[in-house]
Amino acid sequence: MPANVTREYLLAEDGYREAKTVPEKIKALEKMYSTIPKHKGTEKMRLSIKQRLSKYKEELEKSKVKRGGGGPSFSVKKESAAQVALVGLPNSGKSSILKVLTNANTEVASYPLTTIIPTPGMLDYKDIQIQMVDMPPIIKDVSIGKGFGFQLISAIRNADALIIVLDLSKDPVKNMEIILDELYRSEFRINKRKPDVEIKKFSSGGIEISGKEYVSDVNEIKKMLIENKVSNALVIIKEKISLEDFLDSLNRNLAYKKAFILGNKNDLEKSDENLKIFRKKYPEFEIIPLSAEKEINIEQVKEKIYEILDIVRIFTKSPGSDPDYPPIAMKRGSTVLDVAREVHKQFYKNFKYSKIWGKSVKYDGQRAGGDHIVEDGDVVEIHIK
Ligand SMILES: Nc1nc2c(ncn2[C@@H]2O[C@H](COP(=O)(O)OP(=O)(O)OP(=O)(O)O)[C@@H](O)[C@H]2O)c(=O)[nH]1
Ligand SMILES: [Mg+2]
Repeated sequence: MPANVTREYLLAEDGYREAKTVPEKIKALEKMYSTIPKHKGTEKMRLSIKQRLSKYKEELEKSKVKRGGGGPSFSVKKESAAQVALVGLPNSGKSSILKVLTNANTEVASYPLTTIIPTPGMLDYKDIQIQMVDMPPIIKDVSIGKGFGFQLISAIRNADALIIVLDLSKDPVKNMEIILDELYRSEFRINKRKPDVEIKKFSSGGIEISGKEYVSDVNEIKKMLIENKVSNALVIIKEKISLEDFLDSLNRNLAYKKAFILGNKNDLEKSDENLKIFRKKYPEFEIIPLSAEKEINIEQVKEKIYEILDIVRIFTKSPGSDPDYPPIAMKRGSTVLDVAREVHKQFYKNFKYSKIWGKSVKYDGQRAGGDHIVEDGDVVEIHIK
């Protein structure tokens, strides 16, 4: 034990030893992690705390599966190309935002904890439909199951992207911290990319690591692999990463999600001032101010939702006729075969070739195979056998 840890840390460690249940252990380990001084001398201790945390979280996950239908199921079935979830603290205005952007009928009230089950609505924008889900609020410790926490978290995981709603009239910096903390503890990684590490497992031969120059301590990496029951593998590290990133790359439970912030209640006093403070504190997050109640800045919000979902609109057409309307929405990076599958399984099964007009081809009516990647606004004519 290095001599330079704080009393707070030691108390947290006592708490860990005394913890009986898995959620208590997780809470205590998180306390230890947040109170341990962050310097080179404590790096190994920090990693060991993280490893124990992953282990207990996995245990928690398993016990949840075993308990099965222990509560209401919260997940909302995806009914469009992409689903976006509204998350935030109680009373921040999530339901008001859903109401102003979609046709949904969700309850708005001046007291907290109004929304108790996720409520979907459809946003019509640029000729396509985007499903938005109004979530029950995030409260402290949802990550360890408080307030139907597990169901809430699994419903949020279902979404393709998140909109974090903050009340600009109420200390948005502190509230953002609470939300990010709960999301992180629930194994979300926000606006981050999965570390570029490839692991090829074998049945024998030990561990071989390529890309050793990208990490600070190869032995520590080997230890992490063994602890995660990987004893024979070729590990290819393709970019400079921290040891913590490496641990993340071993965790298949992590949910990487894009997110942006809506600063709601921008009609109230102090909101402009708080917005400035927020931007200074979180320059890495994009925040759009709005007022759901006074309907200010709504168009900009729609545009941002469209942008974050990485959608392309594809117009299908039959030979000899005009393009069909409305377009279909697909994920960016989709191929002609993905489009065919979306139109009808017969088009997919009997696909022969396609003709394309638009940005993804050099000239209009160009022939393209099934693996051709389509772009926003393309017109696609599918020919079948
Ligand atoms: N001044 C002002 N009040 C707002 C605005 N948006 C929502 N409100 C009010 O804030 C309160 C809470 O709104 P809701 O939309 O129910 O908030 P919520 O985040 O869904 O709340 P929970 O379901 O409890 O998590 C209501 O009294 C709304 O009228 C806004 O833009 N400006
Ligand atoms: Mg609500």
